[in-house]
Parts: sequence; structure tokens; C-alpha cells
Amino acid sequence: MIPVQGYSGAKVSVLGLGRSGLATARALREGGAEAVCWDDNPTARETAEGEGFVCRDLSRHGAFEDIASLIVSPGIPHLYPEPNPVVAAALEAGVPVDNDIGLFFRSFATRQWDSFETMPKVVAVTGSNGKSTTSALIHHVLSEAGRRTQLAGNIGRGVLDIEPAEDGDVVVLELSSYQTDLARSLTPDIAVFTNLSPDHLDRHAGMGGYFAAKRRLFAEGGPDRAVIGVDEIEGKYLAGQLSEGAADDRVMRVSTERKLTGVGWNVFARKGYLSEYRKGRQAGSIDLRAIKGLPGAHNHQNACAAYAVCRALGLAPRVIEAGFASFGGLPHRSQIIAEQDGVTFVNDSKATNVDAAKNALSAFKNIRWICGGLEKEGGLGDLAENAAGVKKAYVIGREAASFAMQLKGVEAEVCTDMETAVAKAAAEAESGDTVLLAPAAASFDQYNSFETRGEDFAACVADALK
Ligand code: UMA
Repeated sequence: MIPVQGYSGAKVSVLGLGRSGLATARALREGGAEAVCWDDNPTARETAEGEGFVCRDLSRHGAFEDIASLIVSPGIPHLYPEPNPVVAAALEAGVPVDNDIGLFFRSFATRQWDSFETMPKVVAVTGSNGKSTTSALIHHVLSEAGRRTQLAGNIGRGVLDIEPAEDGDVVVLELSSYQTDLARSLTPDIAVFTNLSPDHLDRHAGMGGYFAAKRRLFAEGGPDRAVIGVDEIEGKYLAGQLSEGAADDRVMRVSTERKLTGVGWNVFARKGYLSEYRKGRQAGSIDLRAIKGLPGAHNHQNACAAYAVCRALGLAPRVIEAGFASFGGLPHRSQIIAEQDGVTFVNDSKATNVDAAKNALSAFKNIRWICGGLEKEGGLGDLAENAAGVKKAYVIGREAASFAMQLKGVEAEVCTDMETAVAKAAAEAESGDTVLLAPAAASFDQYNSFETRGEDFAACVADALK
């Protein structure tokens, strides 16, 4: 764990006692602070008390009198749609509000680094889609190349839970907009912006607030190198804001829509080929079509971003290519879970929003599409227009009927539960078809997470193939 610096002898409050909150409380204790904890769920409080932490209802009048700072978990609203009462009380009392990411950046470097030959580095990856795969891919390529590296953040491990850095380490952090929005310190060495499409809009009061939250990763600390996906206007704008001119190679531009011809440092993928150009000259290329763990244009974007980071860290193109070749992909993201009689079963339960589902749909052909769940704000948009490769949709979720009605032009059957959807899709599938779970919706109407939904899909597929 990373002992938190700067609060020795002080009381620091921790709101939310899930993965990030508990890791924070432990790291505060290790750094000599007293963690004063709260969670709205009594079971979570009991778990913390079992570890010897003090719990106090922080929304009570005067609860912040002796508290130096409030550390808030990412899933707890701090501003919109309305702040959690504990956050509101801290703001009222004038107590600084921060999160585990802010504590990480102020605590990561230690005196021990004075004896290192190579300074440890932090790579932070944000964006709407692809940030988990991009982060995991960077981590995988570095490990395969023999570099010491750790992976944490939104991908499932609290950032304060990692081991203190050793000489030459690279820490890869996946950061959500919830995390970048609140952190009081944000100083990565390399920062990545994969792309932007609507998500979590209720927490950011719309698209402008959502982009502003992600931009903080680049604006607050100023990374030495920024890798920016420029296929949307927000990415172009950000790249423009960060660079002194087209030749400024502190900004590496990434695209999967076009050849980037500028004189800067560019990485793009076209027709399945990744190309790197620097100062107008080609510096590397990879045939991505041969990489099984990275199917589809959205994964080619992830590959370009990961490639750019690894090049910035000094790896040679052939070393990166070898790392790509052995990457198995992440669970619940375009993950091939079974193949039988020419039918492929793919779990993309992580496609929790419309854009992620569109990406999954464009990566496969002859699709029997299992979709539906808790719809995100903004509706399904042009999802149906991007379903040309779909033979039939099998709709799940509590609101399956209204979800199906919105898929105009797509043959859709209301199945409601996963078992029915998988059984029907498997029975109707012919050789050459792909049965694809890409819900375009959150899972919380029927599951407690997208992971549980993906596991249920895999179990139903195993049953259907018996
Ligand atoms: N809680 C309250 N009051 C509330 C809401 C929640 O007390 O109003 C409590 C809950 O009872 C629970 C705790 O807060 O005990 C949960 O906190 P949390 O939701 O922040 O979850 P953690 O377990 O700490 O996990 C968080 C991230 N969760 C969210 O951002 C929602 C994890 O990302 C991350 O992996 C983990 O920290 C480690 O860094 C998950 C996620 O869903 C994967 N992320 C979103 C996404 O990818 O779309 C952003």
C-alpha cells in the first residue's frame, strides 16, 4: 500500500467504504493519520469497524470540527445531481474535499527515490470508452517487455492499494470522470484521453461538465506527454490547447478515422494497420488484423493509444507488437467465451452505453444481439442505424419492451431475462453467426454490476451448449 503523506497525527474522514474507501482508510492509518469513516450502508460500516476503524455519522452538526479533509469514494455524488449530505456538510464547514487519487499523487514519491537510477512514472488513462483495455494493454506490453509495472484505479483496484514504487517502475492508472473531477492533485507523467461520448451525464450536469472533469487530468498538473484521441471535436480541442504548434511532440495524436498528416508525433490505424509518424516520417507499423485479442476498430483505437504510451516510454515498435500478440483481452470486453458449430459467443457486457455497443456491433458480422437493461440518459440515439450487421436482437431488462420498440428497423424479440435470450439466440444461430452480448445499457435493473451480467451470460451460454 501507499502510506498517505501529509496528515500524520491528523483526523481525515473517509466517505464510502467499498474498494477505494477501505484502501484509503488503510493507507491513511499507515501514514500516521486517524481515519474517521462513514458509509450509508451499515454492513460496510461493520466491515470497517472489524478492521479497527472508527465510524462516525459525518452528516451530524459539528461532525467536521476536528477533521482535516474529507475523502470521497467515486460512486458517491459530490456535486450533481446533488451532493451526498456528508459532502454538503464538509463544504459547509469549509473542510477540503478530495479523493484517493489526490492522496495518491501527493504520496507516491518518497525520499527513497533519491537513490533510484530511473524515476518511477505514472501513466493515467481517461476517456469514455476503451480506458480499461488501453490501461491493461499498456500494463501487459510493459510486463512482457520485462518492465516492472502495476495497474490500478477504475479497473478495480484502489490506487492506494498498490505497492510503493521501486527503481524504474511504471504505474498505470485507469481514471474515470468521477475520479478526475474531485482529485486535488493530478500529476501523471503521461496522460491519455481515449475518446468522448455521453456517459454519466447526471453526475456532471451534462456533456460540458463531463468533458471538463476529464480535462482536469491535462490541465491541473500538466503531464510531460499527452496522448489524445482526436476523432471527436473535444479531443481535437484538447490537443490544440495543450500544444504550442503542430510540431510540438509533447502531444501525441491518435486516430482510427483518418491518416494523420501533421508534422507532430502521430499514431493512427487504417484498414487494420497501425502506423506511427514522427516529424512527417514513418517510424513504425503493426498489422492489427493478426491480433486476436484486439478485434474491431474500437480496439484498434485502444491499440494506437497504448502503442503511443509505450513509444513515449522508450519501447521499440517490435517489442510492442510482441506484447500485443500475447494480449488475451479483458473479461466482459469483446471476449470470445465459446465457439461451437461455427457460431461464436462474445461477451461485451461492459458495453454499458450506446457508443460502446456501436463499437461492438461494428467489430462483428451476422450478429444475434443480446441487448437491453437500464437505459442511460439521452436514450438510444442512432443505435438502430448502426445495427446493419444484426440479424436479430434479443432484448433483456425490466423495460425490455420499450427498449425493443426503439430499435426501429431491427427484428427484435422481447426476452426479458438472460436465460431466455441466450437459449433463443443459440437455437436460431447458424454457422458464421456471432451471438453478442452488448447491452447498450447499465446492468443495475437486473444485476449488481456489469461483471455479474457477463458471468450470467457465460453461464447461460455454457448451459445452452450442453
Ligand atoms: N455509498 C454511500 N453513499 C452513497 C453511495 C454509495 O455510502 O450515496 C457507499 C456504498 O454503500 C459502498 C461504497 O460507497 O459501500 C461504494 O463506493 P463506490 O461506488 O465508489 O465503489 P468502490 O467499491 O469504492 O469502487 C470504486 C469505483 N466505483 C465507481 O466509480 C462507481 C470502481 O469503478 C473502481 O474500480 C474502484 O473504486 C477502485 O478504484 C467501477 C465503476 O463502476 C468499476 N466505475 C464507473 C464506470 O466504469 O463506469 C465509473
